[in-house]
Amino acid sequence: MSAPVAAEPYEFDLELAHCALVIIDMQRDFLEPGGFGEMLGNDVSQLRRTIDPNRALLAAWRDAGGQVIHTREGHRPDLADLPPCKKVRGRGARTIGDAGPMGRILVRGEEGHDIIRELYPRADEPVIDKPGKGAFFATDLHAILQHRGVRQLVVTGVTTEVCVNTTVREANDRGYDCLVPEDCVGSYFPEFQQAGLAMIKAQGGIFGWVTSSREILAALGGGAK
Ligand code: C5J
Repeated sequence: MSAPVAAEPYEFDLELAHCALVIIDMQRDFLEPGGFGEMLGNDVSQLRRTIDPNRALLAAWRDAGGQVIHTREGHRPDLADLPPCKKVRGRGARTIGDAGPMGRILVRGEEGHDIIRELYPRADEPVIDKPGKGAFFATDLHAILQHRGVRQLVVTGVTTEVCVNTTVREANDRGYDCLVPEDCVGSYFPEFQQAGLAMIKAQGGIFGWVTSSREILAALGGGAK
């Protein structure tokens, strides 16, 4: 059974039984003051405003019995899965794998790589460790979704124009319908937030739909199944 969600460019028919909430990279190093993101000079408040809406959506989604998947961007401690170009890109004094404010930067198992406490995964919620920007590249996400009968994704997290957009595009090419609540995704750059969302819903929804968490909560409250 589907429940209508008011969205752009047009209504999204949410089928909860075939939809997964995919929360992208809500990691300490991107969101917390003192982390890698802030060390690079970014304004983390632009991302932190997504925490409360994500928390409310996650709680309602769990209560409704919906499937939840979390992702983390990061690399093996031996950096064998880190492309050399990603290591040197930006010409930073400290880059991926180096010592950062919360352990080695974007390395699995380090404090900064972990998901923020407010959105911490439950034991029954898969966590996808991804070496790239997209959540489908070099991961088992597609297989997990297929085994679970998922056809739709609600995609939230950070950052809107990088890992969220890349994942929505990858998902679109694999046949998933993606719905993105704008208050649950964030960018360090307000202009990229706007552009990232505009690109998803342009041309009749070329990559997917854009809505707000309020509209999804209303559909869940109305008994979406
Ligand atoms: C994500 C990034 N998660 N911006 N990473 O978007 O490098």
